[in-house]
Amino acid sequence: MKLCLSDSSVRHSYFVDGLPVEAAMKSCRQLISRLLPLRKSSTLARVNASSGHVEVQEEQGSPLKYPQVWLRDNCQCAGCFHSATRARKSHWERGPLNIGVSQVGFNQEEQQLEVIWQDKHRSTFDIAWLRERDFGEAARKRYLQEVYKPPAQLWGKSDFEAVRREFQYQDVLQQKAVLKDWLEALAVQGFAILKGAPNDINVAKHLAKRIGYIKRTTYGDVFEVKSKPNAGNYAYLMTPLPLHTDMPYYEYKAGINILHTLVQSESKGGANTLTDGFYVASQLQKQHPQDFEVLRSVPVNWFDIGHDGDDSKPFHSLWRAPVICLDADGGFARVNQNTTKRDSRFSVSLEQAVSWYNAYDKFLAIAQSEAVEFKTQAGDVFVFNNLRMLHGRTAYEDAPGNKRHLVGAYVDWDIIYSKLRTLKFPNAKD
Ligand code: OGA
Ligand code: NM2
Ligand code: ZN
Ligand code: ZN
Repeated sequence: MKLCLSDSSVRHSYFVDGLPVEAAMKSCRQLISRLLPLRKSSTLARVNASSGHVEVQEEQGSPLKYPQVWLRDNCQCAGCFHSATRARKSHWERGPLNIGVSQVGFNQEEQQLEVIWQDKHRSTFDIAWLRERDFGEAARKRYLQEVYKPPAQLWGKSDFEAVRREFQYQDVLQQKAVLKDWLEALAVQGFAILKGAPNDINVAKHLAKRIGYIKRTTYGDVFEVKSKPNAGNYAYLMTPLPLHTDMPYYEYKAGINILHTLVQSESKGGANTLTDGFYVASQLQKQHPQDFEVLRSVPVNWFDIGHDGDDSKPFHSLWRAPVICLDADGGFARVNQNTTKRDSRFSVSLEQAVSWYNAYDKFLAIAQSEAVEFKTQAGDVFVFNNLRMLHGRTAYEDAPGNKRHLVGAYVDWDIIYSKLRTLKFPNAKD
């Protein structure tokens, strides 16, 4: 019996007579159907005459529906599917589109949909597996929100206190449940603050490793944010940093930014500024739809030229992308903004350039009016979604005996979401 990412797999840890609850329920059902051989079928399978879709009607709820081609494509038999690697074996022999269903039935005892195909091939599908893959809107939505990605909760300045999450550094390192909550906060609220980290330059690295793998960039494994002589990056000065995302000049831009404060400035400044770029984009879309469209479509040249990192190799990074990038569903995927990293080369038409400046001006006005400010203390780790949040810093002054010092590291979202899913669904099989 396979367990999958259905509600039942979340309850996998409950056992009845030594059997996982789903398996125990299955043997109960088998027993009942043996004891009551005349009992009427409770689940029905049929091919819908008008749509051609295969429908499985359980005792309750609306029918589960599947295209015939999808069922054939996803046949789970050993000839079609290699279960150990969860892989379809097909080389696409042009079969699935051309072979229709000849007969369908529901096996009550096995709780399986049985399909006999026109070429006599046979497939069986467990009901739990089918429910998990129901094409109905509610099931698709549940999968996307619970398994794929928790939906982002966009926030403006007035929501800041309500969305602000804090965790203890040691708890994140030692407790899986806290690690999960922290990663979920990064996905949903877009940022979180860890408290109580030791005065150790490896904190950011440890956190990246706790998630999975650090993202190595042209700035090294980790980078030190402090005022440096011969600074090669604007962040390594004491100047204010305008609201920005790091690395818009990368196609594979860093997913999250982990900024550990080792020494905070005793001067008035050195505070963080933060605004939710997805919220800003959504406000722009509402208030100025045409400007939104411009920022969504006009590619900007982002650049980074210099040398840095452990080995001080020279780099010449370029990436052209709009300020607002959408995903295939039309949702917000990534915001690019960094005034210090925007190239003076702008490879678009004169007309596009002029309308872009007008739209950008509106975007930044909203970003600035929705920005919050707070000042981390030594031992705080400020972590945020670098695809979504705009962050900045107020100007500060180092003094003898007080040199502001942060250590930063990056991790990609592929690694973070994967870790989050393994924490939420430790027994996922397929
Ligand atoms: C950076 C940065 C924030 C800070 O280095 O890119 O945003 O507080 N630093 O210095
Ligand atoms: N640092 C901190 O995008 C940027 O260049 C912002 C990145 C230098 C790694 C700063
Ligand atoms: Zn098969
Ligand atoms: Zn930054």
